[in-house]
Amino acid sequence: MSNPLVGIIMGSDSDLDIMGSAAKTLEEFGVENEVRIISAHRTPAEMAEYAQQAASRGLKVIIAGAGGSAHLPGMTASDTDLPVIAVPVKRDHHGHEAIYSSIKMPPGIPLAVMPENGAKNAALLAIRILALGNPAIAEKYAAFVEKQRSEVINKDTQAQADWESLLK
Ligand code: RP5
Repeated sequence: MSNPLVGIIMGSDSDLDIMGSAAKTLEEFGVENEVRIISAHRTPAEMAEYAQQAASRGLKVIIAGAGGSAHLPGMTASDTDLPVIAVPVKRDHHGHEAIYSSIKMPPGIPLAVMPENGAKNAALLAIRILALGNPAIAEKYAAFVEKQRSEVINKDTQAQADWESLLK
């Protein structure tokens, strides 16, 4: 996209199955984004360049996903003043090293950490941040919240009706 507001970066294309839902959620809200494969370990210079240039390129938020040692989110947060949201990528053969790595940032370098594989929530948090200065995005987010609320209320109404019919 030409004017991305959110940069989604990940350590490997093998993270795409998890991180793709961040892009999908942003698309649903019409938020322009870009997806890049950037590794803290395999392409450290590119990681630094991306983080250092992100704000001047017009990005407002960075979502960074990585598994294992997962240095990408924290190191990116160290090299930009933009809000950075970490998505710890968790596979069956992993322990919880990625989330522990992200939540142990030193004082002075803030990093928002999502649940393991929480790429959708990362996108929603990015949308909330953007909504602070963008009424159109705020309106879409409010509609999303209302739709989610109605769906739960409808399920509750249905569950009560089903339960009552079971008792008869
Ligand atoms: C991490 O190591 C990457 O983010 C990915 O989660 C994992 C494995 O990468 P590949 O070997 O599949 O490219 O740094």
